[in-house]
Amino acid sequence: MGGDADDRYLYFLSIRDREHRLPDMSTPAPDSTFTPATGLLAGLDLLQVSQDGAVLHLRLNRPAKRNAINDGLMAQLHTAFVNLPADVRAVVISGEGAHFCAGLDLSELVERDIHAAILHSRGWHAAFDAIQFGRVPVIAVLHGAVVGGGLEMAAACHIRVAEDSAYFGLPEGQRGIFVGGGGSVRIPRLMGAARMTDMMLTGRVFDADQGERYGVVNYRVGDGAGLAKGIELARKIAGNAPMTAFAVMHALPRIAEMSPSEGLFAESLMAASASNTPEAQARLRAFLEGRAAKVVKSED
Ligand code: 1HE
Repeated sequence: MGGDADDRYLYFLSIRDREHRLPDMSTPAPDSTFTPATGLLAGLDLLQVSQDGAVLHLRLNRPAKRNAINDGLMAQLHTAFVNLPADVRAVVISGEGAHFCAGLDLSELVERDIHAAILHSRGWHAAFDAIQFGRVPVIAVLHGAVVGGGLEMAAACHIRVAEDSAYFGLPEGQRGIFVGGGGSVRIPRLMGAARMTDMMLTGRVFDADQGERYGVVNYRVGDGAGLAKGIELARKIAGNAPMTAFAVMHALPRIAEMSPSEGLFAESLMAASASNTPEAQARLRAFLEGRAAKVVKSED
């Protein structure tokens, strides 16, 4: 080939390449109304952060390593969750590429002595506590591998949406290690200690339907539909009174661990605090005056 033939061949390749890579413009991306974050959050290179109104979208952005969590990504997650913009009322977290998260970056693990390993695990606890006990509810949108530390991160979120492709594993057993990102505390509370024991001892992997049956997954959607669902849920959540979000995130899990007597007492204090906010008063009045939505059956 030479001359014109070369040009035609290159032109054909460039068209084919462009067609291959162009997104389908007939259906806009679910986050097409989101704009990139500014300031501190914009500087986090292992996360893609964008915002639309009161909803922030954090996308894990290490696809070449299947979003494996190295020290840098862990630090950036922590930074993001303790620096949420004041107008954010719900966060959606998802993963770039074919998988949500491959867990701990194993290449960094081999270098640590015992003391460094304890501090490393405590660092994960601090970051995932910033998710679970932060200021706003967090929805995890799960696809592909949700394994090891990826499952630990998902368990720290408040709601989990899983696409068909999602699967859940704890390969720590096979790697000769143990969970260190809060998994032994949070995962049994979702699926039960017996199922987690099975996963860790035998390497058993659950698919998305099993994840739903076993209490890990709140919403099941088809491939590619997770982000839209997560954003839809986040918009609903963002419309709640902030004090309700606080009570659900901070009081509910603690009360669930208390003795019934202490729990009931704590509940009364939380209930009285929530109902005495101006926002609650306004919402109650709106219902009584026929201006608020009634309770209707969910479609999910
Ligand atoms: C990684 C990691 C990782 C991928 N650390 N580099 N987690 C695991 O034991 C899961 C290990 N990963 C896998 O089983 C697979 O990678 C996946 C099923 C997640 C994805 O498979 P696939 O075929 O799409 O990707 P891949 O070819 O295996 O990986 C692509 C690259 O990502 C490759 O690097 P490359 O330089 O050769 O291209 C992999 O080495 C790299 N990669 N996963 C480091 N995890 C606080 S305690 C928490 C304890 C845990 O999380 S233990 C569970 C660890």
